[in-house]
Amino acid sequence: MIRFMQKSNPRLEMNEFALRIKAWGKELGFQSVGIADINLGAAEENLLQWLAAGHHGAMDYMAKHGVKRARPAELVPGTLRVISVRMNYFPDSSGEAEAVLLDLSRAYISRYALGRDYHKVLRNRLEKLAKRIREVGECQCRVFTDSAPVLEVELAQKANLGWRGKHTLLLSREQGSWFFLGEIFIDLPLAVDATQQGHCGTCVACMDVCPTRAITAPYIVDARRCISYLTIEHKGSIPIELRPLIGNRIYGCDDCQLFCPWNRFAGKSIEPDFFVRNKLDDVSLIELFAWSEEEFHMRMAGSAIHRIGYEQWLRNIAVALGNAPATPESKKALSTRSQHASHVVREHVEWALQLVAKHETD
Ligand code: B12
Ligand code: SF4
Ligand code: SF4
Repeated sequence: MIRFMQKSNPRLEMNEFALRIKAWGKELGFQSVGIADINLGAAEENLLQWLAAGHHGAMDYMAKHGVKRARPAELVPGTLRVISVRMNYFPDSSGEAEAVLLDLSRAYISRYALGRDYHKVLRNRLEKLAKRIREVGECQCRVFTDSAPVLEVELAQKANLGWRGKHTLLLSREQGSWFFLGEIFIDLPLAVDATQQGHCGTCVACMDVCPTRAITAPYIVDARRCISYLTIEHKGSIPIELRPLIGNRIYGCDDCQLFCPWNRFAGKSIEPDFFVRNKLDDVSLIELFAWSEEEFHMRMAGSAIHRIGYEQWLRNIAVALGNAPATPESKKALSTRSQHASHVVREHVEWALQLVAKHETD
């Protein structure tokens, strides 16, 4: 077995090793693998501005690590390169997303959360790749996916996995944007990839379709307005003025990706872990609202949705039921929770019942 140790012809060895790593990554099910150096240039300043503007809302973890997020070698001393990978998640089996969004009696759940939690899937696969790398190269490496203070999109863009769209996510010409990102920090000077130019041009579709106008300028998302933040990250009461704009989105939001022209070419996922569970791509709000706490824990075990907890789950569905067409069934469903132990649930149910009553008299 060849061992890569930066010896006789370091540059050649690091080129060859980089190619090997990319081939292994593809064998392990990643659609792309790229390599970047750790100089994140203007990203640090942009991150600081974003934080200073308060766009992170209550996501304290975004501010906690300061500039470490933009300095990989401060997070893992000795890091010279970051290997970025992407894995498609849009389940091949899922139904029509747009049709669900238009039918307000049904629940819309982000395509990334229809199956099992991606963190484990990606981490396991990255660990396998890191193991192969360690077996062949004399090096230290550590894997991350959405789990540490890392500017993942910025690194992936540098590694030529795609470009950053105006919605701030990474997208590629061949695969669109329905993919997760993950990284391996490594202390070898592997050959790096060239950064890709953007292909958004004059398009602003993502900004125009965003229901809450959370993309306040190209490449800037004010998380406090983003439905993904409001339904997943935000605890407590959802600002009243934003509730009607949430529609039937009860966990995350995909609109800025659904209407991006490049997603016409998007790759679908063939990972069984990302296949739809519990009919979450085609289910009524009333059915989900009727789940008991035990049912929620049982059905959502292993899903990213489990992490928001039952209270937040009911809160989100109550908002969606308030936005749905008023029917005797929706009124009845909401009334079953009007005495719920959680004041957050009660408050959102009350708001929804007021809307139902208003629609009835209209
Ligand atoms: C915090 C976070 C969120 C927050 C904030 C989102 C955001 N845009 O910042 C919330 C909860 C809203 C969120 C939502 C979603 N997220 Co998220 N999120 C993250 C996380 C943990 C950090 C992102 C971050 O660093 N934000 C901080 C700001 C400063 O970064 P930024 O917006 O990217 O800003 C950069 C540029 O825009 C630029 N910039 C900033 N200001 C300016 C100004 C000018 C003039 C210019 C030119 C540039 C510029 O510089 C900044 C620094 O690089 C990453 C994982 C990770 N560790 O990176 C996942 C991640 C970005 N999320 C992801 C996903 C899938 C989503 C959702 C699609 C989930 C869903 N369906 O609901 C939505 C999409 C919403 C959206 N349009 O961004 C994926 C994206 C994969 C991809 N294809 O890119 C990631 C990478 C997780 C992963 N491992 O796969 N997310
Ligand atoms: S995820 Fe939804 S709310 Fe957030 S920026 Fe995209 S379209 Fe807007
Ligand atoms: S919708 Fe248009 S502007 Fe937004 S990311 Fe896609 S191509 Fe870029």
